[in-house]
Amino acid sequence: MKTYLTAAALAAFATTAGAHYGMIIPSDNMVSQEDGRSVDLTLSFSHPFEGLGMVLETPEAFTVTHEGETMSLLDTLEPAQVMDDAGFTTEYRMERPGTHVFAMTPKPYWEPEEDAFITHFTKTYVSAYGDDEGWDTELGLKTEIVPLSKPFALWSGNVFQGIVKLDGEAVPYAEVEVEYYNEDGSASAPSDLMITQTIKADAEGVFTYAAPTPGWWGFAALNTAEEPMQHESEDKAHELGAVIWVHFEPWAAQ
Ligand SMILES: [Cu+2]
Repeated sequence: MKTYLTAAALAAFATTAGAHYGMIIPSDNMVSQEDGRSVDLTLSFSHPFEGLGMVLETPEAFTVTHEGETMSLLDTLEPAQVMDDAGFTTEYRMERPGTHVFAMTPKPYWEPEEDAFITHFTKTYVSAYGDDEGWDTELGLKTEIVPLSKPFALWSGNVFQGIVKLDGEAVPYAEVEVEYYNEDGSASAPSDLMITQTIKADAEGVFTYAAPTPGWWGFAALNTAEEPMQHESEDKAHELGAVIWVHFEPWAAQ
């Protein structure tokens, strides 16, 4: 009996070994003429390494920003199953060259396991037609990772650097969780400690991470909101995540 309980407890724990991430994954993050003019985007709230879905309700906002102009794409979202749970997809036509920043503000998610609400301000950068203008765009979100490395056109093994901001100010020593999107499930971690890696920003709020393998990597800088939120008439902590999804390309040499 004891063995059974331990196994069950371990199984329950194993399902939450990784972190949850707001996710926006485009079908391509460097769109060329030959690729065609549109990109498919998949939105979810998931455990990307373990491939476990969570429910993403219709977000509060879903936008694209290009050359300083922000447009809502909320009406274009189609419900979809993502990692066996509720998410959304959409298709966006790239009319012009330059960097397009896609950003989602979800509704706060009540997470009983953490006794807290979670809101992940999530974004990803897509370059169109070989033009990287606008790659360092700051959207002015409540909390945001502003890229210091171009958030596309990276080789695997390159470092990615960003600055963590909350209310427009750099966050010294901000904690940043890093996780690989294990899309085909082929990656396995030798320890649960390696599903989500945790690093810290420096005194200026700048963090650095070198991706060991090509693919999508999620960076989530986590802070707690000053204002608590109410759950069943009780004050609960509200985790504010600044999430960015960055793709690393395989090194070209044979
Ligand atoms: Cu979760």
